[in-house]
Amino acid sequence: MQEMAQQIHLHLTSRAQRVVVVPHKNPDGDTLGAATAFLHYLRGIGVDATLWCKTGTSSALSFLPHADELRSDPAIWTDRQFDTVCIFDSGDPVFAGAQDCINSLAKKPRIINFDHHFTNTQFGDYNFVQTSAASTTEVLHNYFNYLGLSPDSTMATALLTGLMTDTGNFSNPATSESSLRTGSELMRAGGNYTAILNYTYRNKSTDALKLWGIALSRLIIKKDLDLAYTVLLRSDMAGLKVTDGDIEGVANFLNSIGETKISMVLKETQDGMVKGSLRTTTNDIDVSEIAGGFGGGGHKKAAGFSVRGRLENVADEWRIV
Ligand SMILES: [Mn+2]
Repeated sequence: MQEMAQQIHLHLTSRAQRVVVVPHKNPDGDTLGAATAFLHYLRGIGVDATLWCKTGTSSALSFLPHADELRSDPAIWTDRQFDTVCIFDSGDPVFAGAQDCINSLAKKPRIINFDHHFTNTQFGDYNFVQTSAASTTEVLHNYFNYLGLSPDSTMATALLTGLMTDTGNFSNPATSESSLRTGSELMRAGGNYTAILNYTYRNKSTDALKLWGIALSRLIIKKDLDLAYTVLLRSDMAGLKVTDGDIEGVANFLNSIGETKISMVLKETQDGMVKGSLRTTTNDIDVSEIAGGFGGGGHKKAAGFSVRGRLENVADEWRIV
């Protein structure tokens, strides 16, 4: 990978004129942490770079460096005619939300792909993909290491953010000897662990916790499936100011149940769908396979799907009808 790192660095320093840095749509801490750290690096080496995402980001991540520069207008692609597109934490450009914009460019750009998903399609002209890494920011940390670059405290905080959010603050099975070592190196470089924890984790609203309360009160254990699940109805959300991130929070929290290996939250959405969020902490279960059975996908430990329908309580058990 050292050679790939050098090729990417060479392309950026000698050939790239206008670079766009793309976190995937509905960015999480990992994709936005990676993208903002990379933007910081590009600015440092004097490269003209723009931060673009198909959607906005949650206010919980607005502390990340350069997050205020995030643009969502697709017209910027035709205006600026980027020659290099850097995509972070996305298995393919469609997931990133960038495919249409790439197609809108007059000249085919060079694509740089940084990721840690095992489903990555190696879609880039340069692919820096390490599926053993806990986060894309860990991948990026390795990239900088290969180049002999040490992150400053701004970059270290951005990189540490992705590592902490993708490992559940170093608690889920993605946590490894190498992710802890990377975390330690990033803290030594000035990464602000406490600030990240305050912004991304100790940030629950009263309404979010009320919603958790509803979800927890409906928990059902299915011993035969090794599954704990719960449901959230559209009516539960009425009068509560909650985000999709708050729901993901419930799914992650259910992962701490000791009685079962798989947890699931089923949530009715405003547009008549039921969204499922699946989690496991065990290595021998792949929840992306279960999600795939419903037309969804994701990671081995965290996956999701959407099906049309609504939730109904049938004989003390919630089903999708
Ligand atoms: Mn990630």
